[in-house]
Parts: sequence; C-alpha cells; structure tokens
Amino acid sequence: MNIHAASTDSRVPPENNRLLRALLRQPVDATPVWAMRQAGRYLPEYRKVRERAGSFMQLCMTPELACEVTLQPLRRFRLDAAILFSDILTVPDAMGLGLRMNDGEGPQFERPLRTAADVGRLAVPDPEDRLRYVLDAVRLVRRELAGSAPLIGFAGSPWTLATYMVEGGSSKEYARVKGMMFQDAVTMHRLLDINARAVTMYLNAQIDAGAQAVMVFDTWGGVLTPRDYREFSLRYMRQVVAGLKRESDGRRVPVILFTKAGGSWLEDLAASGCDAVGVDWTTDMAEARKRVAGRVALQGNMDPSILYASPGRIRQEVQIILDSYGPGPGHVFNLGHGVHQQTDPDRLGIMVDAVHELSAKFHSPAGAAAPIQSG
Ligand code: 1CP
Repeated sequence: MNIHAASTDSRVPPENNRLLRALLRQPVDATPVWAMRQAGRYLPEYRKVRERAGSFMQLCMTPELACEVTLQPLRRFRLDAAILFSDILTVPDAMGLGLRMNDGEGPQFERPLRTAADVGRLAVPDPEDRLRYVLDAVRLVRRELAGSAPLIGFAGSPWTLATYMVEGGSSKEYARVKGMMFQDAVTMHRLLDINARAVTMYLNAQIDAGAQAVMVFDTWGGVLTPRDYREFSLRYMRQVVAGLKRESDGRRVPVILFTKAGGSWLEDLAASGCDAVGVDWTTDMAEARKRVAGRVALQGNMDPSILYASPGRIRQEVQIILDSYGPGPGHVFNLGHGVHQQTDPDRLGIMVDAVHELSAKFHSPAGAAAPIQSG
C-alpha cells in the first residue's frame, strides 16, 4: 500500500517524507536529518517561551506553547522531522509520582517508588485522561506542520522510566534501582510490566492523535550488564513494540528503538521487531550496518560535541559518517545523543545542510518520487 503518492497539483507543497521512507529502508533523494533535543535551551526563542510558560511542566502542559517550541527548530533549519516537545517523565507523573523540574537540578519525583507496596499501588494511566495535554499538542503540531515534515512521537523505555521512578530523579550509580532489581526481581518485573503497558497505550494514543513515527528512548539501558539488559530492558521494549499500532491512516508507522551505549546489543535490537535502531557515536556506522544486516534502518550517530568545532570540521565529520554508512537507503542522520545546551544554533544548521548536500551522491534523484510501499 502506498503511504504517499507524489502530488501533481503545483499549488500543494510536496510532503516531506524522507524520514518515513528512510526508516522503512525505501529510496530517498537525500539522507534525512533531525537532532535529538532539537528543541530546547540552546535556542534563545525556546528560552523566551519557557520563561513565558513559568515552568517546564507548564510548557509541556500547554498545547499551544508545546506546539510553538516543537516548530521553532524547523523554522531555523531544514530538518526532515519534528519531534514532539514533551518529556519521557510525563508518564510517571501521570501515574501519580509528582514530577518537579527544578532549574539546574534536573527532574525530581515527590513520591518515588521505594517498596513493593509502592509498586503494588501503581496503575496504568489512561492517556486520554491524564496525558490529554500531550495528545492535544500532537494534534496541533500535525495541523501546523501540514505535511512539511513528519512528526515523531516518543516515550521512555520501561527500564529508563523505572530508573527515575525508583531513584526519584537522575542518578550516577543507580544504587536504589539496581538494589530493587537484585533484591526483589519480582517487584522490578512488576514495575517494568506496568511501565511497558503504560508506554504502549501512551504511544498508541500518540499515533491515534497523529504521530507518524514513534521512538523509544532507552537512555539508561547501557548501565546494565548484557544479561540484565536483555532481562530488564530489551524484553520490555519488545513487549512495547509488539503492542504498537503499526499502521494509521493507511500508512505504516515506523518504530525506532534507541539504547544509549547499546552498541554491543545491535543484533538483539535489530531482532526486536522495530523498524530502526538509534546508534550513538561509540559505534562505527559501517560496522553497525554490517551487523544489522539489512533488518532495520539506522539512526545516528554524530558526537554532539562536534558542534563545538569549526564549520569545516563539522562538514568533515558529516562526510565521515555518511561515507561510513555508504550508499543506499536506511540511514537517518542524527546526533548520537541530545544537542548540548551550550551549542551555537548556527552550528546545527551547518550540520543539517551538510547532510543534505553531501548525501545526494549516495541516492538517486528519482528516489523521493517513487511511491512508498508498506514495510
Ligand atoms: O527546563 C528545561 O528546559 C529542561 C530541559 C529539558 C528539555 C528541553 C528537559 C528536562 N526535557 C526536555 C525536553 C525533552 N526531553 C524532549 C523534547 C523533544 C526534543 O528532543 O527536542 C525529549 C525527547 C526528552 C526526552 C528525555 N527526557 C529523555 C530521553 C532522551 C535523552 O536525552 O536521553 C530523558 C532521559 C529525559 C529526562 C530529562 N528531562 C529533562 C532533563 C534535564 C532530563 C535528563 C536528566 C538526566 O540526565 O537524568
């Protein structure tokens, strides 16, 4: 089934479907590019809206403002995707843990989970009720984008959410969450199963509201041993993937899994049922491509620190990554993790333009015109 037929009406601007095509390993005219944390504090226009909102949560909970900051980076740069402005921690907040984002201190939960009884009281939140503000933002962004770029929805992985829910915030050593994992695996599995069901419902609600691709952020899967990663993180991401709607409006909805520092588990991620795997800069793209053997698309993987370098050095690094992936579809250019707060916005623009310019030789110009087949 076609997910996109090229428009023949010259008054209608063509849809930008590079991202969706690349995630499904279909031909494109140039490698699509977006950046994790492309909306955020490195943009002065974001800081202004954030100030107007009063707090980070107020910004997330006001659909018009969340929509505005989602679109800001697309006004500055020729990005091939918008990512919804929200946070992975809205889900535990909707479960009643009480999220506070304190300036300079990072996220904090008022009621973290410390005992089996705390976990026993948890329930899967109805996204249409407790997370309606996110779904309203998705609907608004889709309307505003009007096809100029696809919208990515997202959620945290069950394990990554659990680290914040048990620790009560960010952590360096994961003492509490690993303590629960080793001392009371039954409770940990119960928590991860609830999180997996919550994330599945939440992502399906985002898809129903108009998200055209979804990404699961497993930021802290990489702190586990290979065995624990499979049991406590990968297993529950597979549960999420298995429960997701894969088609909406007659179009395939690609699913991206990203485990930060997960380079040693690429084969497992590729076999999880997802369409694309995010790769950070500690893995070489050529090697990653060989290892996933055409089963999934790859997204990544420039070190965000390269954006502190000169324009020439940024272009050189873009070239290295494009050459490393090589010709053909299935690559979405991205950073290996989020844009740093200190980044000069112009440097991100240099990266985006370099990706389009330098990648054209790896694709055929007719690539974008061919209809997309359902994966
Ligand atoms: O006040 C502010 O502006 C706070 C900074 C901030 C921002 C801009 C936070 C707090 N969250 C966000 C937005 C956000 N978070 C997005 C927006 C969309 C985009 O990418 O442009 C997304 C996708 C996230 C996802 C997120 N939140 C992750 C997974 C991705 C990643 O970066 O690894 C994680 C781990 C979080 C938790 C979180 N929220 C905020 C902070 C500072 C953190 C990280 C804390 C930590 O390091 O433990």
